[in-house]
Amino acid sequence: MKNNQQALEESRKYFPGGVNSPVRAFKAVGGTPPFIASGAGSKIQDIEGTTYIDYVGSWGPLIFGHADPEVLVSIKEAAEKGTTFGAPTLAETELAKLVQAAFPGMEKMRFVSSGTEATMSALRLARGYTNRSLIIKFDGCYHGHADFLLVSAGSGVATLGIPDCPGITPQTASCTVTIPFNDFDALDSAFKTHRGQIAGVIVEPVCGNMGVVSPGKGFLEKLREKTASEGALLVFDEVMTGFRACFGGVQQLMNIEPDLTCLGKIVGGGLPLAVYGGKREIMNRIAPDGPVYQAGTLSGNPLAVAAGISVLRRLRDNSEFYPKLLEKTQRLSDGILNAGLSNGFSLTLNRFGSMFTLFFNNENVQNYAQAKKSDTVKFAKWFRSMLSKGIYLPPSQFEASFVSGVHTDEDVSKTIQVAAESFLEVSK
Ligand code: HOZ
Repeated sequence: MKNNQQALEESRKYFPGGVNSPVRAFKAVGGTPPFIASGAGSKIQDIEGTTYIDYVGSWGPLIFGHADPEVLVSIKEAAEKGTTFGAPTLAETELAKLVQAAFPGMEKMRFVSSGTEATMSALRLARGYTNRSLIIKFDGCYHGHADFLLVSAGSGVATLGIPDCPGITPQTASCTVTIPFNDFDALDSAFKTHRGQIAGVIVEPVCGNMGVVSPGKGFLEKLREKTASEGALLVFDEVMTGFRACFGGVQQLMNIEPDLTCLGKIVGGGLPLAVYGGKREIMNRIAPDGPVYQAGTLSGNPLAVAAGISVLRRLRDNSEFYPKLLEKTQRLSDGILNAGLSNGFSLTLNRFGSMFTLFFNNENVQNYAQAKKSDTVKFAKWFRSMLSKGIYLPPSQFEASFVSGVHTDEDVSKTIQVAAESFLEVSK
């Protein structure tokens, strides 16, 4: 039997950093990442037999926890009928109806396999529709790893402190205009400088990829008004926020309708599925109805569609689900915050629905520059202490923790208690 360290040494021979997505390597926090053997409900178990309460939830999709029995049945039933056809199925339309019930602005949509594909395709469409080249994105927002979106990006790019990613040509990078989140003046001035050239503005309406950061009062309204008046499209990346606070997204809670929306994670029930969509007139420009090309062999994969239907149906039909989830998230995150404050730490807690980030920073965190002032060394020490006591958090200051419907009151109490012990340990 291998232990985690031996597993990492072997996997390093095959994968850069021993992993298949950079943040998994624990570079920013140190230590050896546990190799996961199995998960059930709110817990995961590594190959050494250690059990953790999991607040990563595969980076967001697992709102009903690991190996959810209903998802498993749906996947099995679908798999028995065939795992992929590369042809239309009735189930795709069923999932589309559920997505549209939650996001009515997605009058037409296209399923893809990852959030990266969704944002990349939505922005190609924005360019094709407006016949303009430039995209505005916000510092610290992360919209997947398409070349033109890896500029001033959050998530793993922020975690690893990579300022400019080699391999992205200057011409490509110059098609992206980056400005600080929550900065009204920077938005005005970007539109002024590039008048008539901005195809679209992409934004995580509540950011998750610099840690959780909410829009200031009026900021999303300003984005809506400015894009409309300048003939640019507004694209909401709700890959993280979709279905995390309600059966819908930030757009529903704040009553702002973007032109295009990107979803991923929960919408595929833990399998690889994402979607972009929006106004009919715009989506009609996608091939084969229009000339903007986008395709995928595994798009609308029957297993992922089945898992998505299983999850979205339950989220739609259980009116008690979100109030309970949000109350639990508040209890947990407030408990962790208070444990830290009472041990003398400078902390700021940002929360949206069932996502939260505890910044080791006593400033109000409203943008990436403020998020970056966090004490990442202390965060890493606290993270390692939590892990050693059985609490699995995202291994980065610039990510969100996710609470699921299956985290128990006992999980919450234990996590708060362990958080207090870990703060004490770090403060020594
Ligand atoms: N995009 C995910 C949430 N920030 C992180 C997943 C990953 O990079 O592996």
